[in-house]
Amino acid sequence: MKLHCGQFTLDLARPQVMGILNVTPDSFSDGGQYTQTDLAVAQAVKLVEAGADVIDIGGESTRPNADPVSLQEELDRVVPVIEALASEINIPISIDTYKPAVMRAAIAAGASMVNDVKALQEADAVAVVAQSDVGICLMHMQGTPQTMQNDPYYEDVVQEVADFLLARAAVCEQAGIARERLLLDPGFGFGKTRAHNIALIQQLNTLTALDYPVLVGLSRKSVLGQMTGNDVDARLYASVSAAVIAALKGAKMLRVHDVKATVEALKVVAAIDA
Ligand code: 9MG
Repeated sequence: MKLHCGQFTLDLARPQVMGILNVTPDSFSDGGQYTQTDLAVAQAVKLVEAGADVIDIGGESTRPNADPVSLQEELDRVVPVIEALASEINIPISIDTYKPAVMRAAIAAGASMVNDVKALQEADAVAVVAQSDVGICLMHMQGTPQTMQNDPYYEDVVQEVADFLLARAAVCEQAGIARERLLLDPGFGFGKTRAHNIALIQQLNTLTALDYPVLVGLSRKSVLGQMTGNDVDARLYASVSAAVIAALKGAKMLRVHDVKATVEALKVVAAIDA
């Protein structure tokens, strides 16, 4: 299986590691550390040296109850970093946004992938991606970051997430976005209780059997805090364990903060699970 992202083609025979670079003052885990362009670029280069296959840059936090950011503020945060980084590294840069205008500017600045927690449901988002050649990660979320943890409810979380993702993939393909450009993501923690998250991990095979590559983002998330009792800055071992379980269940991309530790753990998986 391959993923086409602009000038890059990723071979998904080995699970790929997407390193997270938040250029926000308020992200739940690393917010505020990388707000200056040069610091952000230096951190991205470190993630590449640690073995990242993709760098995901976000300028608006999507943690529960995060304050929305204006379009101009988001553009000002991400575009200079993408422009500077595009000539520094030779792996895909992903833009984490749901705003079509940010997608367009990020692609023009050198992004090869869009990571959209709203699965291209904003007006014009499908068209912006269809007019380009970038990869696109379609993520499931119930509600919005402001409301999503207010009593999320599903009859059958795995089936409803699968149905939603397949419907969004169909919309993309009808708009001319080739299947080889698509990744699906159940959206751990986005409008899900602990039980919903655990059901999705346990039954991840249902999603990985859908004939699209699946991206999993569990790194440092609160469900891992609930399982271990640890605060967000002490969830390394839990995050690596979750990445290994996801890889063994067929995930093709892991979105993580701790790139080096995850890459090493995945090498062990590859050596033993060959
Ligand atoms: C931006 N963001 C935060 N968590 C995420 C997750 O689990 N998946 C994707 N695709 N993006 C995420």
